[in-house]
Amino acid sequence: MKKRDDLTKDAPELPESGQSRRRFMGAAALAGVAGATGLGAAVMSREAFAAAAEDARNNWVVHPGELDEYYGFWSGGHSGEVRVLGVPSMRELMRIPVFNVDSATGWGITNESKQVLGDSSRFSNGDAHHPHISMTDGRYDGRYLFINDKANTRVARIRLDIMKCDKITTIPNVQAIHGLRLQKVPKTKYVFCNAEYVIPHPNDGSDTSLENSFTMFNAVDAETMEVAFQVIVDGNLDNTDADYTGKYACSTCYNSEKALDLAGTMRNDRDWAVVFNIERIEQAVKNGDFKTLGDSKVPVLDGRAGSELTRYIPVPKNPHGLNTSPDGKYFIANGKLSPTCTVIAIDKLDDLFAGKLKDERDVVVAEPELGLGPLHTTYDGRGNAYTTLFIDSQVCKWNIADAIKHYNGEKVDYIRQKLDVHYQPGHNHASLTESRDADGKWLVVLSKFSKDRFLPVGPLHPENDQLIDISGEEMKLVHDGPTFAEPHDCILVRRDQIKTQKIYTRDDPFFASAREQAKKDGIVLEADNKVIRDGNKVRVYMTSVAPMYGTTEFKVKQGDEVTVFITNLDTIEDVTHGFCMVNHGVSMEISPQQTSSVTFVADQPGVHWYYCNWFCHALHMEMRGRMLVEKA
Ligand code: CUK
Ligand code: CUA
Ligand code: CA
Repeated sequence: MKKRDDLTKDAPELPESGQSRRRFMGAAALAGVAGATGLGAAVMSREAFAAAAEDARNNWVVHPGELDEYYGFWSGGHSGEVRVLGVPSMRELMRIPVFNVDSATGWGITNESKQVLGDSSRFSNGDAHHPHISMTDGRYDGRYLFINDKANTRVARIRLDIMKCDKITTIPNVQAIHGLRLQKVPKTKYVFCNAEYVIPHPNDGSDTSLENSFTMFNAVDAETMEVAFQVIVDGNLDNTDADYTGKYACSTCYNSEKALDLAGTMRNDRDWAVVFNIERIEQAVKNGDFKTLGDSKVPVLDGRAGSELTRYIPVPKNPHGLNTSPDGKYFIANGKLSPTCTVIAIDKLDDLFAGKLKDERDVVVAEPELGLGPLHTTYDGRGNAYTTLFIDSQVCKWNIADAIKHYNGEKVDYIRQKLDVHYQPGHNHASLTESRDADGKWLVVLSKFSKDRFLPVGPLHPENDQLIDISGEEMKLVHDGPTFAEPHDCILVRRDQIKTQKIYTRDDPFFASAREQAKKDGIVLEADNKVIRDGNKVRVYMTSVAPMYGTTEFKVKQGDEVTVFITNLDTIEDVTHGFCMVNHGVSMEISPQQTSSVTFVADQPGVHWYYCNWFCHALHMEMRGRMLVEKA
């Protein structure tokens, strides 16, 4: 945090342009106070000036009532959710349940969420790593956020206008979706995602040997969320990224050895960065040049060694992160077991695929040595890269152009700074770094261990997401942010790039099926409070206006399958109601103008209270009703 030696600097630093004018005024005022007290003027004013300078640098402070400049979307790791933070304050704004069950919103409980979860609603766990925002022409367009689930091999899409998940797709024929990035140009047509583990095909127990095992690179159509194609690869796949021409995607492979044991995965000095030629893959799909596997109809193409669809670039060693520079020039693979990063020139890939290069390594233009355990790299848009060093517990800032010069034999130092972080960083992410707009203001480093940085909370520790100011020459650590299991990655987007709705529109597709059912039942959701019986299925339609449900009592028979539809007629921003049926495992959110529904079996005779569990009104406690269940 604040370094003591900053306070001993002779002259105060003036705030840079763009920093808060008010903070600068604060600095001047502070200096004035020091002078007025007349206490040891020279020393005091120097200290006061230094403190003021420190204060001026604290442009990460967001005061009460002020808003952040960036949205940050954090993966929730094995909590299975996505979190929304304000940056630079690092205040948590919202949680978006995705692969988990959430009792506040009813995710995994309501019919609307179960419909999104589909068959996978039988799982209540997930392992989300890589949140990425849809793009148009290489810029965040704020429409969707996509995220992987390694635990149950899924990809989810979140609508950013309402910040709810609206589609989840289970990827067939593979296990464990890990690396995920989006096509940037001309727009996000595909969500590229890597399946990590090799499995036999068919995987029906008839053959568990490695000979018939492989894994695949997958592309999901961003609009339909159907799998567009799968490409069989050699080895395995870890992380991925796409370029700024729309032609290429590139993935790391740490297990070129195809080993089952740990020692085996480290046998080769180089594994691969695998480049996928998207144009050729699309053409092959068009030509019908594919097969299918099992019951799935997804086109499966063979991209193993010798294929025209892929190229395998040898890179050291068990590489992990793969990051495209925002100028569109380079894929950078992070060496993990090698102290190096490998810089691949994207403009040489056409020649590589055309067979004009002697060696795959001819596309490598630099391989800077950075420190121990490089995992991920991010960019400031000014030609510098920032690489996390897991083993060294540092972030290394280095200059790409100078690294290339050094690779060509010039005597230049490409390392700009190494900054200690706390501790063992995985991903790092600079503001807008995955887009053409990379602005080099903030860097978030997601440290895996927090050790002594926070009050102890038992054997399980929070992680530590650290905020670093990278707007100047020097990186400055400004904030420690404890987070719960386990944000692998995050993405920072300018606040004007996200447009949210304040209340729902009545025709929102999120509850289209409730509208359809109401129509079939002759119900006007916005007006009616009625109970419809359909055999042993009972549909209870009710409205809500703070602090009242439209129905405060309804009768069903023991064993009935009851569906409660609630339409919140409130139109005032922030007046969300809830519905909780006591002792029935039923709980949900109904935000202004939203319709939510939940289905349960009324298996216990007697009186059962339901109540509003979102504080909505002074008489919120009084917002309640009774379900009367007649004994069968
Ligand atoms: S991975 Cu976790 S630190 Cu899943 Cu992107 Cu690298
Ligand atoms: Cu409605 Cu509380
Ligand atoms: Ca390896």
